[in-house]
Amino acid sequence: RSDVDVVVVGGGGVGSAAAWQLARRGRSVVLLEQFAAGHTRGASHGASRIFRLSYPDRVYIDLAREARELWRELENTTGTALLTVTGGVDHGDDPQLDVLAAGLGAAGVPHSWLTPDEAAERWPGIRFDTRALFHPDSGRLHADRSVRALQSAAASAGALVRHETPVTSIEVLGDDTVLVHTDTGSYRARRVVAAVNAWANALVGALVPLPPLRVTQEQPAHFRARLPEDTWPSFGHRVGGAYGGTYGLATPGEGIKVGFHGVGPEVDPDHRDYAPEPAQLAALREYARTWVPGVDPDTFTPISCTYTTTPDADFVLDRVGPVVVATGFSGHGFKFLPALGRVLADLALDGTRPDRRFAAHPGGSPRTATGASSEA
Ligand code: PYC
Repeated sequence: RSDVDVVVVGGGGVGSAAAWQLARRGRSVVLLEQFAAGHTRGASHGASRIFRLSYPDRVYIDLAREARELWRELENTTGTALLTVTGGVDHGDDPQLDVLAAGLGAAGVPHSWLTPDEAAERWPGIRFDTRALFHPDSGRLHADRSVRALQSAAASAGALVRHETPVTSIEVLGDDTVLVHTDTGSYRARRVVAAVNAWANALVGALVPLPPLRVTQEQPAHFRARLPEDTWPSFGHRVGGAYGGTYGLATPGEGIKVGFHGVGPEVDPDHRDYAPEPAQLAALREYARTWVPGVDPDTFTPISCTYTTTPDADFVLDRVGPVVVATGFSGHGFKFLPALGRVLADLALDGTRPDRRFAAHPGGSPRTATGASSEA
């Protein structure tokens, strides 16, 4: 049995960021990931994620700003390009866009409104039938590279990173003592950070009072671009109808990723088929045909990933005794990773709580839907 300060369970983006932030503060850290490096079974794989400060709410804007600083630091320390600023644009007939603009204005985040003609002239690959909200600081992160960079920075700071090491159980012995069991041995630690997203209920559901978590299999696709990939912004479109919000961004070398946000079927993360659901795929192609003239809607590669969604789309970042939990990223967590690592390190080391909204059960009662999903 080994003794360490902190065991981080889950080597996706969030756990890797937590391991980096803990190890750089001089703590002995082991990061345990159940699958092999570079696996595609969770929510951190692929080559692109949207980066944006564009949230209506100051808490998320500040977290994204902090993350941007830390992404740049990580790029410098690992010598890897991770964040590309492309600009971002939101459109659609939705009063929430005014709420978003007001939030950006209050936080001093650059943004401007464009008429449909101005937007179409600037981004001919997208069809606009409403005004559009432009936010120039948005862009994309390279997801696979980001996870590798976080793990490499964690290892350089002294963390032990172990793949293919599933955690079988967590045993709480006291406020400062926890045993983390694997098939090949156990760790005794002062804290465990369970950054296991879709597996949170299975691993720590009996130790932490989690809100309802919906694990869904999402199925965006890469469509062949008819316009150069480096001319595309990241975009969000409130289109209404059965599939609600859509998003898109270029994934260099792979095409333009287009997807519906958080409408996939519920799945068991250990028993997924990874196959696109035919009605949704047909709707996505129809969406691309109608709204994204800069792609070929008939030439595409489907993608499969999971969302783990809370009732209010706010994250769960909380601690009960020696158990810190991170889950419920609701399809919009990736951009924040290094800042989430900082929050989790604070929780683990001195119990500093992030904003109330991230409590597993704010006010002691289970979380219920509040409409905050417009932040996704
Ligand atoms: O956070 O912007 C985002 C996003 C778009 C699709 C999934 N997440």
